Amino acid sequence: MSGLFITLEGPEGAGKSTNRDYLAAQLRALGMDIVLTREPGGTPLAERIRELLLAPSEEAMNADTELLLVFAARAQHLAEVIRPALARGAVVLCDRFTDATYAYQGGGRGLSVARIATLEQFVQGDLHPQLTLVFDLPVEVGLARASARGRLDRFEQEGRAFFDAVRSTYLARAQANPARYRLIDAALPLAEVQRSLDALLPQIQGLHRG
Ligand code: Z5A
Repeated sequence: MSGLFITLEGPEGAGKSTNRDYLAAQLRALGMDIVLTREPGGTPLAERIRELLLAPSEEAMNADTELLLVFAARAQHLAEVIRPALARGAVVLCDRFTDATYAYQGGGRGLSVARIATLEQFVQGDLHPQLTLVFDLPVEVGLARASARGRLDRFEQEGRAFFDAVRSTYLARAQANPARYRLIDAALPLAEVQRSLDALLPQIQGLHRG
């Protein structure tokens, strides 16, 4: 595959969507073919699975059901959007991917890493992001940003221990593989966060040229 697969990760309210759009604009200005997408979702069917995952419901969702829905949506997204875009040489900027599964279903829900890795291999084969930007910030800052938006989704209704586990899983994964991850201080004012993204542009161009 000749394209470049970049993912943006981090806890609630970290600014992934805001900065994904900013990064896309900067890369387009450099003449790059950019595909902006998100998980769960990214295709009509996968967006319907997203609705199931995010909607608060009276019937508690079993953690394995949640895990399988996440990977079902991912299989559709890979087949319909990500693999074709990479095959034509585009840069895919994806708001969350499998690191979120390790963080939320692994860290947050306590599902085994081995089970997640099995599904990852089944659904993705050897396809992994080449670059992952982890937007890190204290849990309370992210939750305050998210709750300022109004009604909380099913994940945002979780307690403090869940979000602490999500954050520490992201940090541990970034620390274990510094070649792929870039940690970004998302608690800084937006202009400063975006300056740190500007500093990554030459590296992204280099990765895309291969
Ligand atoms: N999930 C999962 O469990 N397993 C998986 O495998 C996957 C996902 C893929 C939906 O994700 C849920 O799916 C997610 C995990 C689960 N859990 N939840 N909830 P999502 O990415 O759509 O949902 P989210 O994390 O809640 O996104 P978000 O809250 O929209 O956050 P964001 O995209 O990181 O932030 P934002 O929308 O760009 O910014 C939030 C607000 O903060 C907004 O008003 C901005 O203007 C403001 N902002 C942004 N940056 C700054 C700075 N630097 N300073 C001040 N204010 C800022």
